[in-house]
Amino acid sequence: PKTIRLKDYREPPFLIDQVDLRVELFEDGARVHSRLDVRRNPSVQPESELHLDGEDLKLEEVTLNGEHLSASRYVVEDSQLTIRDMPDSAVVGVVTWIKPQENTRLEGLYKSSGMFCTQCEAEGFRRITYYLDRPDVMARFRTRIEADLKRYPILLANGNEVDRSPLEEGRHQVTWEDPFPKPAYLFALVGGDLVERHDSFETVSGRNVALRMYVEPRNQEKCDHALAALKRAMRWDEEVYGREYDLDVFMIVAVDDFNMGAMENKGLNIFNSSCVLASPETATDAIYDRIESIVAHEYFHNWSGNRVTCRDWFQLSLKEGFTVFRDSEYSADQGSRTVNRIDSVNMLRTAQFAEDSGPMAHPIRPAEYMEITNFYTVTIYEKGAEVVRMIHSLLGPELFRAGSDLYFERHDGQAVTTDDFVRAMEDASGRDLTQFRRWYDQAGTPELAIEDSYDAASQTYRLSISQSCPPTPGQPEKAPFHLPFELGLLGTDGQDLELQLEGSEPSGRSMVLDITEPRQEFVFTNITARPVPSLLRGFTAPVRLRYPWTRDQLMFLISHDSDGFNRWDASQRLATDVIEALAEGREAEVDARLVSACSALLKNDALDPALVAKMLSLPSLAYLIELTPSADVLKLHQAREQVLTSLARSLRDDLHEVYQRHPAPAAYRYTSEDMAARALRNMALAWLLSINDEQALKLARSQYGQANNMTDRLGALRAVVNSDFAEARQTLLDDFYQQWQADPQVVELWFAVQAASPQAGTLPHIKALMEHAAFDWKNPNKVRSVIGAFAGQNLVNFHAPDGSGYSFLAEQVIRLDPSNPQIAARLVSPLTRWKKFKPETADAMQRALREVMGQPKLSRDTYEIVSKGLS
Ligand code: BAL
Ligand code: ZN
Repeated sequence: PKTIRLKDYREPPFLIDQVDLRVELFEDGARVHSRLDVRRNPSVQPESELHLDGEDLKLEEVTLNGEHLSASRYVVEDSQLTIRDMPDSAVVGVVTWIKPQENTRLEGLYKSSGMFCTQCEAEGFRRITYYLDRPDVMARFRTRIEADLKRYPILLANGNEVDRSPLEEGRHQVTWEDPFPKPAYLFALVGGDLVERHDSFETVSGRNVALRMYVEPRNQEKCDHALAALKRAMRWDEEVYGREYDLDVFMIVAVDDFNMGAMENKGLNIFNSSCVLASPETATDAIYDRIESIVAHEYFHNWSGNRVTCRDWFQLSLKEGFTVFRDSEYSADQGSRTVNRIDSVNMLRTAQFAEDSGPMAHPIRPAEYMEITNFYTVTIYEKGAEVVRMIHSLLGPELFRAGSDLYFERHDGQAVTTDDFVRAMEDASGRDLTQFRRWYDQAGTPELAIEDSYDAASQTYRLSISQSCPPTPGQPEKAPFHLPFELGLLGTDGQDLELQLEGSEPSGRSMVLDITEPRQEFVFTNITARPVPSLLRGFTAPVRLRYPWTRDQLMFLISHDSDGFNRWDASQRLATDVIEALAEGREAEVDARLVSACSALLKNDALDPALVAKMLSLPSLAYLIELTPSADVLKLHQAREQVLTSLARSLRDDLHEVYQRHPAPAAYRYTSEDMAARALRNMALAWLLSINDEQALKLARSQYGQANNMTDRLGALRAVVNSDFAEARQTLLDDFYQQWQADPQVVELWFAVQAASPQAGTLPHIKALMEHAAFDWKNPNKVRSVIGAFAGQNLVNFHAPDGSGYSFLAEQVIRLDPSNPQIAARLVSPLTRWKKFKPETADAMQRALREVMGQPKLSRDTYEIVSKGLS
C-alpha cells in the first residue's frame, strides 16, 4: 500500500459547486445518478484530466453537459474514473450501480437491520459514486431518494426537506437540500421503516428547530435521554461558544451495525445504537454518561467540523481534538468537574500514553498514513483535546473564547488547518504560540522530572523542572515543549501556602507556570517549613510526572490537597507504589498505610462520594502495565489481587456499612448524587465478593433481583461473575440472558461481562460465546463485546503464558479482515504493544503478528497496523 504524506498536499485541480444526487434504493442494489457542477480551480496550475475517486462501483453511464461520453474520453480503473480533455467547467453526470446489501465493510451505503444507511467519513462517499472525495472540495448537495413506500417510509438526507411525492409501483421519493457547502464525508442518507420521536428547540435568536430522532419501533422508549442531552448541548454551545444551530431540523438516527460511535453528518447525525439509546432498565450510568458526551460531541461538530472543516485528513485533530475538548467541558459542566477530569485523564494515561510509546505513535497532526481510518485514534482525539485544553489554560477563558470566535468568523465555510486554528488563538490573544506548535508535530509523551530543596535559613523552596521526550518512530530527537504547569504547596497544616516567586508579587495559593525550557528553576519565598508539593494540578499538560513523593507525603495529599484531581492522583500513586513493590518482590505484605487511607476514605462523609469511589478504585491492570518497562502481567495481576483482597478483608465491616449507607432509591435518577451512591455501593459489593463473602453474595443476589436500573443489576452480576461462586455465576448469567435476549444492547453487556472476567474469561469460554446464537460476526458491537473485551480488558487471560490468547486474536483478525478491515485493524492493535512486555511474552506476541502478516491479500487497514507493529 502507498504512503500518503502531508508534504505532498496540493490544492484540488477542480472544484465542485453543486451536487445533485438521485438515489434509487432496491432490494438487490441501488442506482446512484449524480450530476456534479465541476469547474477548474483558478488558483492552481490547470490539468486537463479530471480524476474522480471511486471504489467497488459498477459504472453505467458518464455524461458531460448532458452528452454521452465516448469511450475514448474516459478511463475506469480500480479506484478512479478519469475524464480526459476536461473543459474549464461542465456538468459531469455519472450513473453507478452499488450493492449496499453486500457491503460488510460498513463504509459508504449499506444495510443494517433492514434499513439503508451511510457512513462516509473518511472516504466512504467514493463507494457510493465517483467524486472528488477529499475534505477541501465543498459543495452544496441536493439529494432525491427513491424507494418502496411500505418498506422504507422514512427517507432522510442532509439539510431541509424540500419535496416529496408518490411514484409508480408503490414507490415514493423525498428530496432534501442542504444549503451549506460541505465535503462529501458529511453526506448522509437513511431509508427505513422507523418511528419518529419529535421535540423542538428555540435558539437564542428565537428560531424554532425541529428535533427528530428515528429508531426502530422496539427502541422508541429509549430516546428521552439523548433528546434531553441534545437540548442541553444546544443551549451550552450558545452560552459558552456563542454558536447557534443553523438548519430548521436536526435529526438523529440509531443504527445497530456501525463501525464507530457516531457520525456528525450535517443535520443528520447517525449513531451506533449503543451510543444513543438508553432506558434505566437497559443502560448503565456509564452508558448514560457516554451518550451525554457523544450526543454533545456530534452536535458540537456542526460548528467545529462542519461549518469549519478540515483541509485534508492530516488535520483530523483540528475538528476532533477541539470537539472532544468542547464535549468534555460540556460534561464537566453537567456533573462533577473533578470526576470528569479523572475519567478523561485515566483513559489518556492508560490508552493514549500506551499508543504514544508504541509503534503507532504519531503526532496529533500526523505526517503520513497508509489508511486514514487507522488514525481515528486516542492521540488524534484525546491528546488533541489536551492540546486545545493547554491553549485554554495558557490564554485563560476570555482570550480563548475570543480566539474561538475569531476562528469561526474567519473560517466559516472553509476547509482549514490546525495552524489556522492556532493562528486565530494567537491573533485574538496577542500570545506567541510558535513553540507551542511543536505539540502538533512531535509525537511521544514528554516526561517532567521534578527536583526540589528547602532552605530553612532563607525560607525558600526551590523547584526545578526538567523536560525530555523519548524517541518515537521517525523522531529520534525532540525539541522542548511549551506547557502550562499548575501547582500548589501544602504547609504542615495541610493548607495551601501563599505562593510568591522570588522577585515577583504574591500570586495566590495555586499558580500556573509556563514551562518552555529543557530545565527551569523556580524559587518560592517566605516558606516557613518544608512544604509538600501538589504538582500538575488538574493535569494541566499531557505528560508523565516524576517526583519522589514518599508514601507519607502521598497520604498527606490524599487527606488534604485542595485540588480534587491531585487527591485522586495521590491515591493512585500510593496504590501503584504498593502494587509494584509486591509484584517485584520488594515487599511481601500490603502496606498498612494504604489500608488506613482507604478506611479513612470509606468513612469520609465530607468528600464528594463520587470522588471517594474514584479514589478507592485501584489502578487498572492496563495502567500498571503501561507504567512498567518490561511488564510481567501475571505478577502485576497477582499483586493487584493481593491488594484488593487484603483491603477487602481488613475493611470488611466498613464495606458492609458503606453498602447499607447507600441504598437504592425507589426510582432511577440520572443525577451525580445517585450515580455516586451507585458507584460506591457496587464497588463495596465487588470488593466483598473478591473475598467470597457469603453475606455479600446474598446482597448481590437480592440487588440483582430487585434492581430498577441496569447499573445495579449489572454491578451485582459483574461482582458475582468475577467471584469464585461458580454456581451463582451461572444462575445469574442464565437468568440475565433469558430476561434480555431480545435487546441486542443488553446482550452486548452480557457478552462483555463474561469476556472481560478474569475468572470466567478463559479461552474456551470466549470461544463458546462466539458460538452463541446471539453472536454475529457482521455486527461490530458483538465483535467488540466479545473479542475486543477479551483482548482489551481481560488482560490476565489474553496474556496467558502459553500464548494462546495471542494466536486466538490473530485467528479472529484474519477471519474478520476480508469482511470488515476497519474493525480487524482496531482489534489487532493490542498485539502491537509487545515492546512493553518481558521477552518471552514479546516473542509470542510478535509470532501472532507475523501470522497475520503472512496472510495473502491483507487489507490496507490491517497491513498498516501489523507492519508498523512489527517494525
Ligand atoms: N467524525 C467521526 C465521529 C466523531 O468523531 O464524531
Ligand atoms: Zn468527532
